[in-house]
Amino acid sequence: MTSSTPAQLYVIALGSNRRGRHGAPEAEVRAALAAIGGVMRASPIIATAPLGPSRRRFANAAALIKTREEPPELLARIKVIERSFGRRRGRRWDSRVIDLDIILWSGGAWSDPGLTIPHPQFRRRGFVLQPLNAIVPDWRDPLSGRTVRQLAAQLVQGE
Ligand code: A4P
Ligand code: MG
Repeated sequence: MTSSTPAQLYVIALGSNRRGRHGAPEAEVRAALAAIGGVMRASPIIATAPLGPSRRRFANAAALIKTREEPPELLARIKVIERSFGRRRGRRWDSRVIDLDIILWSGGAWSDPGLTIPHPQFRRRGFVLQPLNAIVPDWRDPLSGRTVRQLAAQLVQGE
């Protein structure tokens, strides 16, 4: 019974660098926030330079969401949302209408062949840490023991 499953908190990172049916990347991010639902806090949407081969700028944001879904259920649902937004399967790093990554979970760490939480790269990415810092600065990364605020400061200092 889902009613016996306790509420879980997740931090999701959103990124877009391609127009879709909702409009420009920023509009795609806003529409994705509405599609995910359960949003308790959302960061400002920021424009970021692309990491990797894509030349298009990204709109990035992060959201704190509350849901009864376990990690694999939430992952399956965000993949459905990505597909419904018209994200094309194909090359990794390709420009995309929407990319939704699970960064942190109130349950701590999760690892199975299709899902790793915390997201393995988030500590090195300003386009993830800056929005995270706006919504959950005191959340502690279960692996490094550092808070989001510390990780963000560390990245800016180039440590
Ligand atoms: N997967 C495993 N763990 C997770 C998790 N915590 N959250 C698996 C979400 N998915 C997770 O992801 C590939 C597979 O990873 C999923 O099927 C899932 O089973 P994907 O989203 O289908 O593929 P992808 O987006 O090409 O890979 P990934 O790793 O999400 O790409 P990146 O590394 O996130 O790079 N520059 C800027 N400025 N801003 C950006 O947002 N994004 C990327 C995408 C590159 N450069 C960017 C940005
Ligand atoms: Mg992704």
